Amino acid sequence: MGQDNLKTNTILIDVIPQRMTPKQSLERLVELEELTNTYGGIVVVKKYQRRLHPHPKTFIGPGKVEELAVEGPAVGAKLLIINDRLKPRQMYELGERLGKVGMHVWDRMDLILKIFGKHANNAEAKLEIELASISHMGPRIYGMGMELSRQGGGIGTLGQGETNTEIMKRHLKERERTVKEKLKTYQTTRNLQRANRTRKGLKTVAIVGYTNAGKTTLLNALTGRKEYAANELFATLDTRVGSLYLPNKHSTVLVSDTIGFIRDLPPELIQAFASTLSEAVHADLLLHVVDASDKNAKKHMEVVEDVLGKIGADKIPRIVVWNKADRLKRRLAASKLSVSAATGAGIPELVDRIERTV
Ligand SMILES: Nc1nc2c(ncn2[C@@H]2O[C@H](COP(=O)(O)OP(=O)(O)OP(=O)(O)O)[C@@H](O)[C@H]2O)c(=O)[nH]1
Ligand SMILES: [Mg+2]
Repeated sequence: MGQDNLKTNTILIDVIPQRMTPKQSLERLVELEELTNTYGGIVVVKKYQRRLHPHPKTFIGPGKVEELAVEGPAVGAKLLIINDRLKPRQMYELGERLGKVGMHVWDRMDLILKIFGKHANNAEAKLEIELASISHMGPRIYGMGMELSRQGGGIGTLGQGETNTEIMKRHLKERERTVKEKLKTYQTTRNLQRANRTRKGLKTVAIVGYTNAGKTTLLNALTGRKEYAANELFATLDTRVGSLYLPNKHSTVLVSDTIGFIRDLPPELIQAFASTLSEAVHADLLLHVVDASDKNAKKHMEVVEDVLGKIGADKIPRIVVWNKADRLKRRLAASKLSVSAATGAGIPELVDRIERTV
C-alpha cells in the first residue's frame, strides 16, 4: 500500500451463509475493517454475498467479480480484501481479473501478515512472520506454476513453467528449514531462561487478551516499563518481560506481555509464533485482559478462550481483568475486577489478587 499519508481505498467482501442477517454479516466485517485501518487502508465499500459454498474458481461468484470490476474503479479502490482464506487457484483467478482494473486482491491472512510484517521489530518476530508467510505463500506459488504452465500452451512454455516452479519450491523449502532452525535457537534460549527462573523459584504471570485490549499498557502499569502501546491491532508481536514486586510476600514475579488474539487467528501464525506464545503456555498465572468498553467484549473473550485452548494454555489459573474502566459510564458488577491501566485505578486491587493467586 501507499505512503503513510496516502490511504489505500479498499473494498471488503465476505461470503456468508444463507441464514445470516445483514446485521450479523456486517458485524463480521467490523474486525476486518479494524485490521484494514491498522494496516493503513481506508474502507470505501463493504459487501457480502450469500452462497452455500464458495465458488471453486473465484470464491465469490463470477457475477460478483464482474460487479467488483466495475464498482472498484468507480470508487477508486485499489485493493479488495476477502474475509476468509482463499485457495491458491481462487486467488490467482481473482488477481488476474481484478488486476486488469488496477486492483490487488488479498485474503484475510495476507492482511494479517502485512500488519505483522509492519510491527515485527525484533529478529525472532521477523523469523516467525517469515515462516508463516512461507506456509501461506508456498502453495500459492506452486498453484500459480500449475496455472501458468496450463495456460502457457506450447511444450516449451510448459517445461519452463514447471522448471521455475520446481526451483521456487526448492528454494522455499530450504528457506523454511533455515528459518525453523534459527527459531529453534530462540526456543532453546527461552527454555533455558525458564528453567533458570524455576530454579530460582520465580513465578511468571502472562498477560493475554484480544488485540488492543490494553495488555501492554497493563504491563507498563504493573511493572513500570515503558513499552509501546498504541491504538492499533497487533502493536505487540514479541514478548516483553517486566518484574512486579509483591509487597506482602516480599517477592517478585515476572510479568510478560504477548501478541494479541483475534478471531480465527490463522493456524500458521499460531504455529509460527509458538516460541513467543510459549511464555503464556508456561506461565503460572494468566491475566486475561478485556476491554470493558468494547461492545464486542463478550465475543472477544470467547475468541481468547478458544485460542488459549488451541495453544494448550486453558488449564492455567487466570484472572479476568476488566480494563478501560475509565471509559465506562456505569460501574461494573462488584464481582468483576475492573481496572484502568491508563489511569492506574484498580491496579493495587489487581496486585493483591495476583499476590493471593500465585
Ligand atoms: N481509556 C483507556 N485507554 C486504554 C486503557 N488501557 C489501554 N488503553 C489504550 O488502548 C489502546 C491499546 O492499548 P495497548 O496496551 O497497546 O493494547 P494491547 O492489548 O497491548 O494491543 P496489541 O499489542 O496491539 O494487541 C492504546 O491506545 C491505549 O492507550 C485504559 O485503561 N483506558
Ligand atoms: Mg501490545
